[in-house]
Amino acid sequence: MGDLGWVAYPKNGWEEIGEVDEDYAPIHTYQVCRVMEQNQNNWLHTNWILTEGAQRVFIELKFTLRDCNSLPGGVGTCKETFNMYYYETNGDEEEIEDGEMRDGTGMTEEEDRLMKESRYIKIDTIAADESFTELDLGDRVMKLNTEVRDLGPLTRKGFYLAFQDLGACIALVSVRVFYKRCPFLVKSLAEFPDTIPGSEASQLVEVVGHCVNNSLPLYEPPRMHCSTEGEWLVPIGKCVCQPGFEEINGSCKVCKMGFYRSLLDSLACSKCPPHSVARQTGATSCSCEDGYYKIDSDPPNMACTRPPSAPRNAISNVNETSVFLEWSVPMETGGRKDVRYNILCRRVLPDGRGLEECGPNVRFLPRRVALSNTSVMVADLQSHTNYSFLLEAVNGVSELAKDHAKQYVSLNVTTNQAGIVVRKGHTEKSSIALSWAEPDRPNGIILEYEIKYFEKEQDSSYTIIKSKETEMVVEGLKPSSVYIFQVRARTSAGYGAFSRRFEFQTSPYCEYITATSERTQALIVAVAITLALVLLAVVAGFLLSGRRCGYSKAKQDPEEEKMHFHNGHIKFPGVRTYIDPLTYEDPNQAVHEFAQEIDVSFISIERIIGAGEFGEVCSGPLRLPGKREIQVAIKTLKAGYTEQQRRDFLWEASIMGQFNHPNIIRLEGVVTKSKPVMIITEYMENGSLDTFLKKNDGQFTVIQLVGMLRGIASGMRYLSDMGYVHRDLAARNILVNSNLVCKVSDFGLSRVLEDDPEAAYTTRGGKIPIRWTAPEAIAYRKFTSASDVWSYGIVMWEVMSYGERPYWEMSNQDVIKAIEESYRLPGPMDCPEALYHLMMDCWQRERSNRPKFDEIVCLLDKLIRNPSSLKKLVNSSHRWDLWVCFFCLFTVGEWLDSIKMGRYTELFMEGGYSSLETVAQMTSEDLRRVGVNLAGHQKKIITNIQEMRVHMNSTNSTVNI
Ligand code: ACK
Repeated sequence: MGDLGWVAYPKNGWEEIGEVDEDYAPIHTYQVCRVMEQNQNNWLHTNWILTEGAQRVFIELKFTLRDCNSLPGGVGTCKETFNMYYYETNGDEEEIEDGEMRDGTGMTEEEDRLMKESRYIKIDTIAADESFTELDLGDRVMKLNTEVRDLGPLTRKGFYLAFQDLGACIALVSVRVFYKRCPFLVKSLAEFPDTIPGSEASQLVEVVGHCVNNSLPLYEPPRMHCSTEGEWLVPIGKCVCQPGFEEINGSCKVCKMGFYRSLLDSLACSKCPPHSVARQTGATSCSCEDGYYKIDSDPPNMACTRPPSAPRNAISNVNETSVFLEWSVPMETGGRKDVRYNILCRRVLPDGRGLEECGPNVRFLPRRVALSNTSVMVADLQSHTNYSFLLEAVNGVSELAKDHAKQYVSLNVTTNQAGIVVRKGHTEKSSIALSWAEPDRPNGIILEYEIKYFEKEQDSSYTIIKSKETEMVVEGLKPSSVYIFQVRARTSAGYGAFSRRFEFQTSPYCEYITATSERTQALIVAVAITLALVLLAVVAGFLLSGRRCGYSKAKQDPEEEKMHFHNGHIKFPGVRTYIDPLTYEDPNQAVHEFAQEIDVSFISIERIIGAGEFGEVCSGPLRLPGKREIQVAIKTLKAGYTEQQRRDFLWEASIMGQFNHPNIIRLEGVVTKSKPVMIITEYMENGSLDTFLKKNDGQFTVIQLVGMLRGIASGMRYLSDMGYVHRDLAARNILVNSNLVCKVSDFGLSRVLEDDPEAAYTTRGGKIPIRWTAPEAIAYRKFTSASDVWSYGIVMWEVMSYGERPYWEMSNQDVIKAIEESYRLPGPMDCPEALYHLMMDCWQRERSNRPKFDEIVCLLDKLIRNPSSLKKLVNSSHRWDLWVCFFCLFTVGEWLDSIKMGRYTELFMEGGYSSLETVAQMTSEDLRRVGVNLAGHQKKIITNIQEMRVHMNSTNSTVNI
């Protein structure tokens, strides 16, 4: 029928209206309007549509549809929808089959149609957003609807569409069938062909680019990913001009004479550096002038250099049998920064008979050769002996400059009487055993020794004890303290000089168990606790503290605890201290110190899982050679970043790479040698905790929830032991894997807070996630492990309320005020009382009263071992009185429901009591007037109203009711 060749069945169903537009081009419209007749089943089949290889196609329909209500009578049979179908084939079957099959099989035309229609698959039922009426017709208003559906994955060469009408009044004005493709693109000297996307909604098709002339792939072939939306995403790798060429206007041009380009990742040809030349075009390196040298590790843009001159201003300082040598850097460093010094030590033989090498007994601190500092300590020389020292300066090219005479400076010194060297023996909490050797060549027989000692930095008071032996045990010392010891000898001629100072430390009070061997150590703890109890009985008043559950409210300052830790009072012997990447001058060095560089060819990006601040977050397999394949998350840094953004991005890896704990997200490595820069971490199947809990509201047992909280607390205990303060602990920053293991993630310093959508600016500047942050951290930036504990309390609340937003829709300002006025979040629904108590302790105003993370872990373990302790739930009336008056978020109906008086809601509304504020003013008389007649109910409501008033009065100043 008509030019389109579409087929309608039955013949009196869909009809084609052929018209022409103002340019006489044909316009086809199909319409059907058999609304008054029963049992309509009108089909309209398109002709065969080629897919051209597309696996997902889009169908855009434009149509008008008559409003059934506007039809006079017969509305009962009228429909306002129609159906769209498709049928995939590899050839145009209509042409082959039409008529022939039927003839052969004896099928009627109707049976043939039915058979064909049964092969069609339904795409959707199409309804109109707007239907038209008689009035619209009169007004000549065209209510055109546009609907788009997509279809895929398609696997055959083509398909048919069909439109089924079951009794509607439709005019099909336009059917547009299209697919999306990623267009031909030249990016970073690589060409990417026109590409058809994959069939799945979030699928990416990886395409390898082709490098333009005189260019090469940098590290790996360039790749891009074609999305189903027809957009090129996640560029990986690129092409660069080969050495000796440079990129000018998108092509590669040869380097001129005197210029060179050696590295693929430098952009342009560069002038040869000082003392070097390039005598041809297309040079990939420059050669050194005579007398100048280069070593393999020198970067190509570095000048050619020569050996240094001798060190200057050498001086010596003799102390007994040690000599401290010091000098200044040479006048001429040869143009290099790698100047090092070697010491040649020779002893002058008695009577000037010559010199001999000092031998292995002499110690050089830090070492004898390749010294980078301009000083050295030479110890264990012989007493009363002459020595000659030669100090030599060398640099990276000294070895190459064979004909360059060595440049020395020499120093002659004479040693004195040897002093006493004190050694430390067995050490306990309150004692240290000391020993020393008799001094050589004393001026007479030694009668006794005097030992002087004092606590380090307290030298205003010291103790002296005497000994006839060359050893003794010094007792009565403080645990975990550093002491200074000096020893001198007395002969009949009197006292000699005190030895130099020796620093020794006593043992700590108590050793904590390590996180990694907790179970085996539990036994030791049990024994330790028993011992502690025995000791307690014997030494009354002497308190031994160990690792135990429960926590006392009066505690030392958390800062102090940290200081102890840093000063070597190590609580967890196996745990290192976190190193702030800021302490590295070069942030790249920090990244490579803590993170492994991964070759991008070991990673495949399969899908995008989210959007991070710096670029997409993707996932895919990581196949490291010799290791089993694992699934990883890949955070990418989007193109066009600044150096600062790159540094900020990799900052997180420098931090994460320092941690190794089952409840801290594990860093697999970084990709920095190719673009995009990536951070690779273990993959956490269930994503972030807040979304995960919202999705699974009410699905877990209390033990499962406590298990998650225990994991988070254990991760935080590890971080605080490392001396790391997280500052942004919140459920959104916890990731969950398929085994429900929770891991702390999102590291960084201020950057973390800059990225967090929850972070708000405070009056002192800087962004802080107010709802999760302790008051002292908001007020004066006192971020400590104790403020992390506050945030942990909020995370507990988020977990127990399945991802509810803390303080709901209250403004940040109101949250700050409420906390200031001692209000705290109410216990979540069905929350065990023990957990709510723990939360409330985490929210103690005085930070030293908050529990420590190890105490939290310990308490949660105890609760998990005794599930009956979780049976008692937070009292609901206790929850509600805080809830209503503090947060004032509820309607009168919700409040009545909460006190089980919901049946009176309508009466309250009819009586004009529609806000909690008006309810708060009600008297018993008012209650009777609205229709609360039962005395028991009146009493219950009045009691609750009175409580409400108390809270309203105390919150009136802060909370808008
Ligand atoms: O809630 P989600 O699914 O979990 O969405 C965010 C998104 O990426 C942006 O950060 C998810 N995400 C981040 N790191 C990982 C990871 N290691 N494993 C799985 N998903 C991750 C996060």
